Amino acid sequence: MTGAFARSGVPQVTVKGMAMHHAQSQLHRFLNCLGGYVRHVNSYSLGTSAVLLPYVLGDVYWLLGHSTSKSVIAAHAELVVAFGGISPKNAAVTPGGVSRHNTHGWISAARARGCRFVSVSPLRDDTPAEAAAECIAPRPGSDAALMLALAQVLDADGLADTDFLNRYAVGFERFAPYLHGHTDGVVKDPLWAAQITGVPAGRIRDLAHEMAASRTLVTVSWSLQRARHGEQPLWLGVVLAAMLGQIGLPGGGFGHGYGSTAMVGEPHREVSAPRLPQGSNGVAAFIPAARIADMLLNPGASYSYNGQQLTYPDVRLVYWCGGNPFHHHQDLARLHAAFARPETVVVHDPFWTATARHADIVLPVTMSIERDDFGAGDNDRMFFPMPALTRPHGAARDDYQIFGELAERLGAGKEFTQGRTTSEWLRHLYQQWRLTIADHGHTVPEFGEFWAGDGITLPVTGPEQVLLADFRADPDAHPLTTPTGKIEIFSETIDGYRYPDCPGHPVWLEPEEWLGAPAARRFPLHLVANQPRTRLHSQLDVGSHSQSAKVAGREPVRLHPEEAAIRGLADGDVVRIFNDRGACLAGLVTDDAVSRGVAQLSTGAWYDPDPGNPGFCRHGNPNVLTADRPSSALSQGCTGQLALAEIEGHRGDAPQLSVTGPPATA
Ligand SMILES: Nc1nc2c(c(=O)[nH]1)N[C@H]1C(S)=C(S)[C@@H](COP(=O)(O)OP(=O)(O)OC[C@H]3O[C@@H](n4cnc5c(=O)[nH]c(N)nc54)[C@H](O)[C@@H]3O)O[C@H]1N2
Ligand SMILES: Nc1nc2c(c(=O)[nH]1)N[C@H]1C(S)=C(S)[C@@H](COP(=O)(O)OP(=O)(O)OC[C@H]3O[C@@H](n4cnc5c(=O)[nH]c(N)nc54)[C@H](O)[C@@H]3O)O[C@H]1N2
Ligand SMILES: [Mo]
Repeated sequence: MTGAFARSGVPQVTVKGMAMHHAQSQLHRFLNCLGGYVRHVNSYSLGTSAVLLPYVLGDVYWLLGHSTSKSVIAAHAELVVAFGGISPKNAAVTPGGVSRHNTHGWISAARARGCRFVSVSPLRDDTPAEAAAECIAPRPGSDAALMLALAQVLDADGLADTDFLNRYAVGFERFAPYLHGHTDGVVKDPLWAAQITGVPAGRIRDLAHEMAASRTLVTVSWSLQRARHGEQPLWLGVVLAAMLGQIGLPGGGFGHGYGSTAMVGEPHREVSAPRLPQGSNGVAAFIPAARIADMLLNPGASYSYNGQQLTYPDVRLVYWCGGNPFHHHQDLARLHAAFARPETVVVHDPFWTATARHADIVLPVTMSIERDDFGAGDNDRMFFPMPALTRPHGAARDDYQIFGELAERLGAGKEFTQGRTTSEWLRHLYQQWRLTIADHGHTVPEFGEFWAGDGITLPVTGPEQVLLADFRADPDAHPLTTPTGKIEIFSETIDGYRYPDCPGHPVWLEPEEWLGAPAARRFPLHLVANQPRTRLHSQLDVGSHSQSAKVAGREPVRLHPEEAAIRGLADGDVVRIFNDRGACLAGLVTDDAVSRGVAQLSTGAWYDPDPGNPGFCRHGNPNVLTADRPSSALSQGCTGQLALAEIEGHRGDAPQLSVTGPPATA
């Protein structure tokens, strides 16, 4: 099949946020008016969760939107065990914006009441200081082994809530024999897990007992599923919470991403904010988001996804609007080869990103401060006008204007614009929404008054939200949306797919790259490529805030002081980080908040390849090092979070960057 492929997402969590100028919605609406396009499903953010959780607990976005409120955790939890931490830098962000920053507030309130925090992470500063968290640092990628040992202790020591498991879950009897070594001869006890994770066996045993003795929230960050076999720690988080029997109780149970974005733990809105309709897509073909390079390189090839056998379409034209794949995709040298295949690549961006530099046609677009819109963050209670603060720079135009004129030339202008200007759309969308919200019994001001004001507070269903409280109260009246209506510790459906990298119940599967793998002899550092502190992904990396964190003009890489010392490296050095896929330069920062054996290089430095070698980035984009390998055949999710690498001092003069200035024009 031939078609156009469209990708976008700012950021890729949901399509809410800005109502009118959301780039993804604009592009989809445009292509739908022309008959459709090969679309992507899921996201880099939550590609593994989105596929796994419907089998185990429910739809991921429903679960995030109905997570137990932070205020309820603050008031009731006695122990919070956070796999991947509760990162304050990430929780300051939500697609569409955050009106009230409350991460520090709920954590301080919980702590003041005596709640303990355990942060399971290779980085000590993944949890705010006021949590006074105990830090447990398993080898990256080994959390599933730690969680299995916690489960094994709960079961062996008679601490599992069997009444809860019988009433609300299925499949524990298929999982328990694996814990106790009856299926493979390996008992998943703390001694076993200690060898894999590096966490002392005694601490694992005691933690299991503490979890059973307390009102305990088990929360798993999104980062853990952005890795090879990322299904396993996520599924085990649900299994641990089920074994503790606290799902549906205030302050206990399961959470996913309390430190990943601000939306998690905010009460659910009764009515969502208005947004531009995208229309409907006449093309059925799709790919999981992170399979872009595979698709471009292997048209016609067959692959597995979520129980289906699919074929990659033959895409000749790529249209990118609101994303930067030469920042976000793994193995950028491979992506570089993949982008040579389509006949035409069109990119809209306000900046000369690496992606724009890979395009045949670049259309400069406005930024949100240059146009009128209204907005609301996901699950955020404020809905507010966003009048333009300044006029468009140079020849930049709104995505809407560009698509409107292209649609006109392609004979679909009326369909795309419906004859409305931006301000007419804003008024129209608001007025329609005002009727919807009136149906729910709420009155909001007329458009004129709204536009002149500071925003309105949206009604929520219940501020003191407890995830799955109704299911707990009456599992027959409020079954889950899983195949059995219960929590699935063993999934018959997943088991039936016979995927070696995602069997019917959660297991420990060694990733190809981790500190216990043979490859670690050559590449003895586990690279953690997490989200950046000083920007959103790659956005505004040339701006002063992001630049203020650079070291010797490169992206900072953090390393434990002893790891630096054994390599003869010092703070401020330009270093070369490398593995078999590629290499990048970075500026060294030593910090004992980083575990031994770990190097942290956040995503988002604008990719600045050596002209002769796409696998060498002079600036510090970690995606020249990460593998373009899916989480599993089940979910085909992104695994960019983790990779093995080694670091050495850069010899000679550090090369000049070219990406910070505009390219030479033809
Ligand atoms: N190694 C590794 N890689 C990762 C991750 C990881 O953990 N590790 N995380 C992944 C995750 S979770 C995500 S969400 C992705 C993020 O990847 P992306 O979403 O691709 O990253 P952004 O830098 O936000 O790209 C947005 C682009 O849109 C442009 N833009 C801004 N406003 C507008 C507009 O109005 N119109 C148009 N047309 N363009 C606009 C910006 O200038 C920017 O270039 O990265 C993924 N990549
Ligand atoms: N400031 C800022 N905030 C953001 C973003 C941003 O770009 N900048 N992006 C937003 C987006 S789109 C998303 S999807 C979310 C992502 O939210 P997350 O995926 O939760 O964020 P990350 O920063 O990638 O990872 C969080 C932490 O997980 C830890 N971790 C990594 N691997 C392992 C492991 O194997 N085991 C354990 N126990 N811990 C591990 C790392 O130390 C890392 O700092 O963040 C959002 N928030
Ligand atoms: Mo994301």
